[in-house]
Amino acid sequence: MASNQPDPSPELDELYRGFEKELLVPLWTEIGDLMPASPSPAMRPHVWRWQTLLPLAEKAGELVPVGRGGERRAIALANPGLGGAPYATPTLWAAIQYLGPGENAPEHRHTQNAFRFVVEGEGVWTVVDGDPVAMRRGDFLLTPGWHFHGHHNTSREPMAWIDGLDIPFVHYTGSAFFEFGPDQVSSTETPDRSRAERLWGHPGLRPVSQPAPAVSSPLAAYRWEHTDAALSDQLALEDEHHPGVVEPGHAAVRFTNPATGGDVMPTIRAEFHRLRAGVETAPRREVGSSVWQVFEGAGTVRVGDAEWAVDHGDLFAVPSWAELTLAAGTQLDLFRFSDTPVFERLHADRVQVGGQQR
Ligand code: GTQ
Ligand code: FE2
Repeated sequence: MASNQPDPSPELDELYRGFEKELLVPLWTEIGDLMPASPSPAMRPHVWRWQTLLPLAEKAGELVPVGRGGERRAIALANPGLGGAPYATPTLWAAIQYLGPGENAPEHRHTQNAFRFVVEGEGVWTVVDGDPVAMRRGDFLLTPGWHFHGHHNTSREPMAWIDGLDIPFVHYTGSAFFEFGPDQVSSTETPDRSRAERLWGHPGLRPVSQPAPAVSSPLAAYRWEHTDAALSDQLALEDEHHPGVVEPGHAAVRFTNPATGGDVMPTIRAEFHRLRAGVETAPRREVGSSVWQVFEGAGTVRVGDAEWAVDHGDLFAVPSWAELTLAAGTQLDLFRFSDTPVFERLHADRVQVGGQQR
């Protein structure tokens, strides 16, 4: 309890009952929670294991149909600090989605921004505004807000992947709109490359016909071969004593809008990190929450007071201002997404690396 509190008395009790009855709350009893010296979010550091997630998604594939109404066979990660809400962090939704051979997820659109990241497998195309986008291992696929989208699996294998959306942020801010599209996906074609990639996916080359793109990236797919090559090149440059890595043995790239260099979507930042075997990152904390998925390799992760051994497919959530350290056992590849663009836009961003303000 803060200092300068009133002396207890029957009159004071009466005053507090009056506040309660009129839905009023005095600042002086709440100040510590409302205005902490540094962020103390309700969400907790937490890890979800791919080894346990995937069999549950497969079982859902047997028991739960996919179609209009439920819309998606997606199972959300619910952070234990958020009272049972299906939110990985206060602003971010993360889910495993599963589509069996021959299955279709119907088209819809919503104001929530979405992406897919593929940790393993292939065979599903996500159709974004009629443009079929192949989903394969290591790919990062975009569905920015208010674009119609559905998914189809024309292969003979089931496929699971992760979805990331700003569902909690949109929910809290009362900005959710949703519309059904066709019950069947508008294209069941299976091209190797989407039209969006053919238009926007050539390094440093912007189509002259196109207007300056709106808030979100027009590139629907970021292919693993490019991400992998960019990370390998950073580490090779380090071997040759040239700049490129973010810290010794730690390569990283950010997925960006090819026309602006900014984040892929207004509320979500996405990155890929590669650590050499044996490397430990400097402890880092920043305003905003994030979710990571181990793509390949094994290592140890420390978030605040929590420490986990992690490997292929494991997902973990990092609260705002919690200190994060990654230690690679083998070479360690990680996908990461966060809500940082929101805080940067509001000038509320802060980062500390190794205890030093950046
Ligand atoms: O695939 O369209 O995990 O609309 C949550 C909401 C996936 C999707 C989710 C969605 C989708
Ligand atoms: Fe959706």
